[in-house]
Formats: sequence, C-alpha cells, structure tokens
Amino acid sequence: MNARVEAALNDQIQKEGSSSQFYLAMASWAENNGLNGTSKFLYTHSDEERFHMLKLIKFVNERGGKALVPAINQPPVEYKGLEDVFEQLLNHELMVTDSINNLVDICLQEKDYSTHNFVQWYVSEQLEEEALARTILDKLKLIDGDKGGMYMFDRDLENIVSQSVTPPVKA
Ligand code: OFO
Repeated sequence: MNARVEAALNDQIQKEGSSSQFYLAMASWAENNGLNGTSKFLYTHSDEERFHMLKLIKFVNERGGKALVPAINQPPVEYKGLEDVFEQLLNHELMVTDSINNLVDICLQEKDYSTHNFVQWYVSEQLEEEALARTILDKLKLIDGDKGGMYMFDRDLENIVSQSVTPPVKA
C-alpha cells in the first residue's frame, strides 16, 4: 500500500477512535444529568464512530498495510449544557470532515483510486452527520433552555435513535 495513503488512513483511524471516545464521554455526561434520550443517541453515535474506525482498520490490513490501533485519550468530563455538547460535537465533525477531505486529496495525488473509492463512503457519512448536528443545534437554540422544550427534545432524540437504526457498518 502506498506509504503516504497508509499514514493518512492511520491518522483517520485515530480520529474515528477519538470521536468514539468523545461521544462516549458526552453520552455518560447526559446519562448522569437525567437526559436519557440524549444519552442513548450519543451512545449509539459513539458505537457508529467505533465502526468507522474498524472499517478503516480492516481496509488497511486487507490492502497489505499495517493498521495502528490508537491510544485512548481522556475526553472532557464536564459540559456546560446540551448546547455546549452539540456545539462541540459539530466542531468535532467539521474537523473530521477536513481530515476526510485531506485523505481524498492524498488518494488523488498518489493515484490510489481504490482507496479514493472506499473513502467516498466517509465523505457522504460526514455530510449526513454535519447536517444532523446542525439540525439538533437549531432546535436547541429555538428551545432556549425552556424545561418543557428540553423534555420534548430529549424524547425526540430517543426517537431518532430507534428510527435511524442504521445497522452498524460491517467492518
Ligand atoms: Fe466517523 O463519522 Fe463523524 O466523525
């Protein structure tokens, strides 16, 4: 496997792993703050990120490269509130999108068209995740801390989890 592409894929493996940990920390925070729907949503999101990491690990190894399993860093424990959680989540997704775009660039520069093809799945996934995070943030801004609104919001997020049951990506 092309060394530059392999390094970029390993960098992406690290980012997907840290996304999973980040959302896990948010899920745990939400659970401890009585936001059960939000915590379910974030636990599911954390699982999805782990599958994104696994899919990359398998791809690198199957293509003759060596996948590097990243170290686990401690994500933040405290959040100021739900808006803070979803703002951080959106910013994190924007950073991941930049990283995927960089990966796409490297594939093209190195003429690695099969990895380029593989990475397209991540390109669409990022679009969906960014759109969802923006929609959630817009709702939170509308609610503006109203208790009844927060209750409904938390219930809505629980429904999103049960409807979206996008089966985890096969690694
Ligand atoms: Fe892995 O999809 Fe977001 O970060």
